[in-house]
Amino acid sequence: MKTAFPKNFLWGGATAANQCEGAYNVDGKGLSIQDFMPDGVMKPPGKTIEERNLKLEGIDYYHHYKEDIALFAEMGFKVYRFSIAWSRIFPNGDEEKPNEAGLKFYEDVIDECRKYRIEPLITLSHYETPYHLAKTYDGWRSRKMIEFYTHYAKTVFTRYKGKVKYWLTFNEINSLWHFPYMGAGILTPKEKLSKQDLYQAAHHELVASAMTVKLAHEIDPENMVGCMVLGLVNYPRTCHPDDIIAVMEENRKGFFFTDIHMRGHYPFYTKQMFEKENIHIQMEDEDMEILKNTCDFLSFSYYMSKCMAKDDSQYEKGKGNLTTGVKNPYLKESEWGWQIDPQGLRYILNMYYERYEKPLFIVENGLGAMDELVQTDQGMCVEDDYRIAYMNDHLLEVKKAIDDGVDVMGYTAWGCIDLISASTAEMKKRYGFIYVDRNNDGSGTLKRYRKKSFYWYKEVIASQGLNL
Ligand code: BGP
Repeated sequence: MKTAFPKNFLWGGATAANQCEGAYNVDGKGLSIQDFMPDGVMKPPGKTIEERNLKLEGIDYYHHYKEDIALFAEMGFKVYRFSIAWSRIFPNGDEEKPNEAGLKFYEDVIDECRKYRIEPLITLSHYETPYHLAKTYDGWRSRKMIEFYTHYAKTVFTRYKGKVKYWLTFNEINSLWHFPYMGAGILTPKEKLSKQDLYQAAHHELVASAMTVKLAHEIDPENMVGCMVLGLVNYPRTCHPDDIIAVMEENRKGFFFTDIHMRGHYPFYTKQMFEKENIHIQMEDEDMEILKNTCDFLSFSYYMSKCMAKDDSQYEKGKGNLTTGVKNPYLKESEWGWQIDPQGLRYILNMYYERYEKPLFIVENGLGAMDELVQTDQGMCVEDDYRIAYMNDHLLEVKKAIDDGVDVMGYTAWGCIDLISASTAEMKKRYGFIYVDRNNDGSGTLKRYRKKSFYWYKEVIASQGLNL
């Protein structure tokens, strides 16, 4: 018999400041590295702000947030994940005093959520390092970043105390391996960065994250802080033991972050790896103690799975937003080549839970597609049955994982309102339940329209998943 999702399951959606807010230079906001990335996160930032950077205006959420949150409430959201643009609070990143207008803006957003009993889930850093910190300190290569980041975290924890309970420290922290400028605000060209540099930057982020967990608990014991990783399922391309070992090694690149976040110490396999690669991380005496402040929950994004093979030259490569692997012949893919694998979601939920036995939160999942707004009997609408099918299949697997015994806190659909794509910086790759009239060339009225999936998701939430 079909059973419902748990009563306290947090249904909702997710956005990131740099992909929707716009108003990049309004009310004292400083510049962030995103303001220099007109081509998306796959390309390193340029030196000037370019007008064709769609993110500078986004979907103008900065001025539409009330209307947008009202639409989220209409769908029945219990939680709304968004990020704070660090450079709205500290325009340069290294100031002592925060920018009141920035603090006020997010306070208004939080109050608006609370008006509808929507729990805010806030990402402190979603690929939005203040540009000044990237330029002056080369981002997280510098230990100084720990001080700036924790000062920022303390400022917002104190200001929003009692109003916000759920926090995430770094979006997809494991993306640092692939795009150091985006993940860690490092402006040194990737070719010039060594593994040593990357592990050092990762160490700084991990220490900052653990200090943030401690601060959050000290400021308000009700606070719950999660880490956030790009959740990737790696299958062996064949049953050849070499391919199994390739999976083991690839998995460890991701586990490195979750192990430290959730277990509070460097995992055993780093010792041998550091020796082999001649990596010597500079640490302060207290770092090991600080890392013991483990996260309250683990959150992750999930879009696709991939295959690993020791000799991958003989197979076709898949495309990914942050990583690429070998194509899985059993799976279909999105228009952007992301391989769709709902069962992988059940698998990864079980995998993380088996490893850490701490609550899990799926904070991103969804289908990027080219939607078309058409006239229907009910007015202008997008008939996005493909998105409904994608999410329906994934949510069914979430339910199976819950039935397996996994503790899943909630699910926030990525880009619950159309926004600028991170990887392509385009508007045409849409994820939303809500269509925004904005086009790749920057034209459009910015008017919002409910898609077919809007009504579907509303029903999913109302029925606690019984209609899936
Ligand atoms: C994740 C990012 C998001 C989001 C999503 C979809 O990696 O955390 O910011 O954009 O991917 O990616 P894209 O927008 O490139 O389709």
